[in-house]
Amino acid sequence: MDERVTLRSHLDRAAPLMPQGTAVAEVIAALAAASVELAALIADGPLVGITGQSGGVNADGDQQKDIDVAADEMMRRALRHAPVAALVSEEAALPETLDPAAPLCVAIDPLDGSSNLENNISVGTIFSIRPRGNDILSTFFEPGTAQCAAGFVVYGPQTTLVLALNRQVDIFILDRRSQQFILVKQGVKVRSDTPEFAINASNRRHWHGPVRAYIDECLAGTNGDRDADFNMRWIGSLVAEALRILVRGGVFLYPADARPGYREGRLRLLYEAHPMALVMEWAGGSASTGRRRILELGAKTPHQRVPLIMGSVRGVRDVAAIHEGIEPMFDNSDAPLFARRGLFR
Ligand code: AFP
Repeated sequence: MDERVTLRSHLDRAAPLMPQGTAVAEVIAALAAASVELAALIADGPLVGITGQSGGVNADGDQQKDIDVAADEMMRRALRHAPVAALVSEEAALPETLDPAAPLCVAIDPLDGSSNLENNISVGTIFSIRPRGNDILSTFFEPGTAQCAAGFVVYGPQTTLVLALNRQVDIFILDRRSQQFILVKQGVKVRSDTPEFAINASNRRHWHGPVRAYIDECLAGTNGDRDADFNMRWIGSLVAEALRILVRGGVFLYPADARPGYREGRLRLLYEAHPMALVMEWAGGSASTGRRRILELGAKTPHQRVPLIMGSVRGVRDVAAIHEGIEPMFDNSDAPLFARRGLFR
C-alpha cells in the first residue's frame, strides 16, 4: 500500500457512499480520537496512578476498575461532541440520552478485557453504531442488522482499529508520531476454514452437549473424524481473539453453560456480540449463538447476554450443525446422544 491513507481521509471517502455518512464518520472519528487518549493512559498505567483496583461493580455485576471508569468517561466525553442521540455503555446501568435530535445511537464497551491489564495483555474498546429510531431507546432493541457501522480498538503492542463500514472491514494502526490511524489492511476476509478454536477449556464440565461434542471432535483431530489436527488459543480478551480470527481465521466460542449467571453465556449482545458479528459477517465470516444468527437478534435489555460463536464460516457452521435437530431443552443433557452424535455420525 503506497499512499498512506489516514482514517480521516478514509472516512471522507466513505461518508458520501452511505446514509447519514457524515454523522457516522464524525462518531467514528470521535471514538478514534478518544481511543488515542485511552491508549496513552493504558500505556502509562501505574505511572499515572492507574492502580487497576476495583471501585464498585458495573450494571452487570462485573468488578469495575479505575481504568474502566476512566475509559467510560473518555468515550462519553468524546460522544457528547458527536451526533449521538443516546448511548448504552457496559459501565452504566441505563442508556444515556445525549442529543435527542442527533441521527445516531451508540453502544459501547469502553474497555473490554480490563482484568488482563495487570499482566500487560491486549485489551480493547468495542463499539456499535446504529441509526436513531423514532423512539430513541427502542433503537437499541432492534436486531443487529440495524447497525450501520461497528468496530473495535485493540490496545496492544500496536494500537489497532478494526472498522466495519460500508459492508467492508478495514484495519488501521496508530502512528504514534503523527497520532493518526493509518490504513494497513483493506477489505479483510476471514479464512473460511482454519483448524483453530478459542474457548475457555476450564469450563468444559459446564458446557452443554453440543459444544462439548464439537470441542471433543476438534481435540480428536485426525485421530477422530476430522481432516485436520486443531490448535487452541484462549487470551481472555475478546478484541484480541477477534483480531486473530481476522488475521488467520479460526472459531471463537463463549457458549452458554451451566454455571449460575452463565445461562446465556458471558458476552453482551448490544456492545460485544452485535458489533463483533457485523465485523465478522462483513469480513466474510459468521457469528451465531449456535442456533441463531447473532445479527438477527434484538436485545430485550441493555446488558442482555448471549452465547457467541464467531469466526470462520466452516467452524461456526460445524457448531450450528451439532445443535441442529436437538431441542434446546436437551442442550444440557449428558445423554449418550452427544457422545455418539458428534458432527460426523
Ligand atoms: P473482562 O472485561 O471482565 O476482563 O472480561 C473479558 C471478557 O468479557 C472477554 O473479553 C473475554 O473473551 C472473556 O471475558 C473471558 O472470559 P473468561 O474470563 O470467563 O474466560
